[in-house]
Amino acid sequence: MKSVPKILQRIIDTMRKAQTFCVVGHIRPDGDCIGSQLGLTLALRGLGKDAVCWNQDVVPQKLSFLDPDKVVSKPVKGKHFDCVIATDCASFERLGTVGEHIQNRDIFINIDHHGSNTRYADINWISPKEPSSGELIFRLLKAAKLPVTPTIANCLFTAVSTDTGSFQYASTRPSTYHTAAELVKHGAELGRICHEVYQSYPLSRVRLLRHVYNSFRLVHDEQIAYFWLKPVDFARTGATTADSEGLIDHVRDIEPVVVACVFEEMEPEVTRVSLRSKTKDVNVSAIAQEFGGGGHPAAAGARIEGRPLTVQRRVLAAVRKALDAVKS
Ligand SMILES: [Mn+2]
Repeated sequence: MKSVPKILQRIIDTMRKAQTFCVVGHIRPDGDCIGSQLGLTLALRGLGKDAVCWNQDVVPQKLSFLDPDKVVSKPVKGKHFDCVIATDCASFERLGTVGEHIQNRDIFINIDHHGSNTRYADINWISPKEPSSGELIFRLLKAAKLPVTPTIANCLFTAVSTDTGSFQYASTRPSTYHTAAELVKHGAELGRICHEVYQSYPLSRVRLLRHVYNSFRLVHDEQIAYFWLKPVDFARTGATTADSEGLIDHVRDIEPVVVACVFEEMEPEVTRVSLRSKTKDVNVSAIAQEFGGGGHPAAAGARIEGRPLTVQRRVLAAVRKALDAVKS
């Protein structure tokens, strides 16, 4: 039998000793974050632990099928936890308001797959070669010999599927397919997950997508695609910020495009930038880190202060520089 890695064993020992848990995730949670958080929380409850699951932001509509009992909730003041576990969260700041309410704890565990993770906890299990945090949670549950119920399998399959772009990203590994196969064996409902996550977009998102197609720009020999999302675009389409997730894929998927950027005006002087790269020669995580953000080589982001057009100019210049470095 394969021996359990030391870091994993430390996490399992801590999990067994502690009684009260809080499982936390990042702001604007995605499928990997919610799936990992919920999967772990439900497994802890199955073990007889008192586990809550906190997020600053609500569960996106398309993921709400994973949480019919509303396990995910907003943080509450004044609680003590034996153990706090963060999943899929690259930095403490990305916990948002959750960070303020988990200070009263005995031990803090950080389970993540972002190479840019700042190792902010007491125990940090960071595995950047893993395409999703969901796969790490699955390994943890298996090593701890915890039952993977069909409900947990749904959560973790959603995590793996969404963070690999349905098993399309280059980060997908043989073990990813093995994990997915095992999760289906454990009862993950493939058809239902695909229907809920990929085939149930609200009309408001489609209106926002129409705005994207109407307004995106191509520059630098059509190698860079970008578009803006402004408060007025959300107001006009009735879309929420959660609806903007994945819109970038539609311009990334154009043939000559190598790097795609979305500029989202959060406040008049704060822009959220998302970046996608189609080549391993351009690491958008490195670009995002220049602006105080982070992520993965193929998908990253940052929140940048300054006048919107100044932010656009600086980011596009950094992307151009990275693309030119490939050519030379
Ligand atoms: Mn992730």
